[in-house]
Amino acid sequence: MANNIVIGAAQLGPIARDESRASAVARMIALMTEAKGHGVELIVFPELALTTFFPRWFMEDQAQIDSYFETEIPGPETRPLFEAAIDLGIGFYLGYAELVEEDRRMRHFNTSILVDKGGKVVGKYRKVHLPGHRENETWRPFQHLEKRYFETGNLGFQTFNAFGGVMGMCICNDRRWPETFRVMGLQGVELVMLGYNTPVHYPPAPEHDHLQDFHNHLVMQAGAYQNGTWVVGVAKAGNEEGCDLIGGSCIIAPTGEIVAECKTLGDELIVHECDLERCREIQANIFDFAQHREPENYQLITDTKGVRKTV
Ligand code: CDV
Repeated sequence: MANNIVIGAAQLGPIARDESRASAVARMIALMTEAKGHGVELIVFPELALTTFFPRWFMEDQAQIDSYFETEIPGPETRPLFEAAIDLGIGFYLGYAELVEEDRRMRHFNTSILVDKGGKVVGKYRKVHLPGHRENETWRPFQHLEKRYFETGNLGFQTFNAFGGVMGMCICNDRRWPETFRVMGLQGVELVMLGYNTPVHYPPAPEHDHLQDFHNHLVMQAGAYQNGTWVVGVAKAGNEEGCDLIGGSCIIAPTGEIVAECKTLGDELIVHECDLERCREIQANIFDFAQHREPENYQLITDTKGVRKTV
């Protein structure tokens, strides 16, 4: 029996350094309103969707760094997004920088939340795989200081019963790691949502710049197929403060096929009606984990962080 949910992937074009959260939220509400016209029930926004991608700049002033973070969600500037979602009856995935007091200290995470149609936060994820570096590397045309500004997420890869299915989240660089999808796959995930900010230029290996779009789809399609799950990947795209970000936001079926894809590098909505029951095509067949996995042969995966040569 079908279990359909209409999903929207809401790509955002660049957000300028001096663009207000109110402006970013207004752009998201416009996409949400458009989505309502297509019967969308759940809309996915990018990573760090409320501000420009600030890790591209080296900053030492903690107050300046913290100005890119949210201390409450919803807060005064993000409440209109929640109100619009409630009015329209649409749930959403939102990426943002989270500043929270936890364990009696202030902690910084690259976070996403899943919000239901009633405006209630029903799931939270904190980015585990933080790319980039900690110090100012002046040889780079732009920095990627996620390791400086964020802590490694401490919530693991949980799944959430919501929207009539098993929902999972990750963020940007996480999509490149098969472990991300497999940990959620082992919880029977049916839909993985993720936002990303991916520069076209990768300073440590510029010879791969022409492969950025290919790698983006390669890893998400593999994650979908190898775990029999729908995947929705959503970019912040275009030329943001002189840095080109890839687009290619898409919705991927459990077979690994892309069923909808953005064609621009700006604010753009794509929609697909996803039947969560289609996960069974893969999960009960070629990747029936209970029948075919051989975990005793995978021990190295959790035993080591780096390569451990055996010969
Ligand atoms: N925001 C990201 O995590 N970006 C990385 C880049 C730096 C490689 C990504 O994996 O797309």
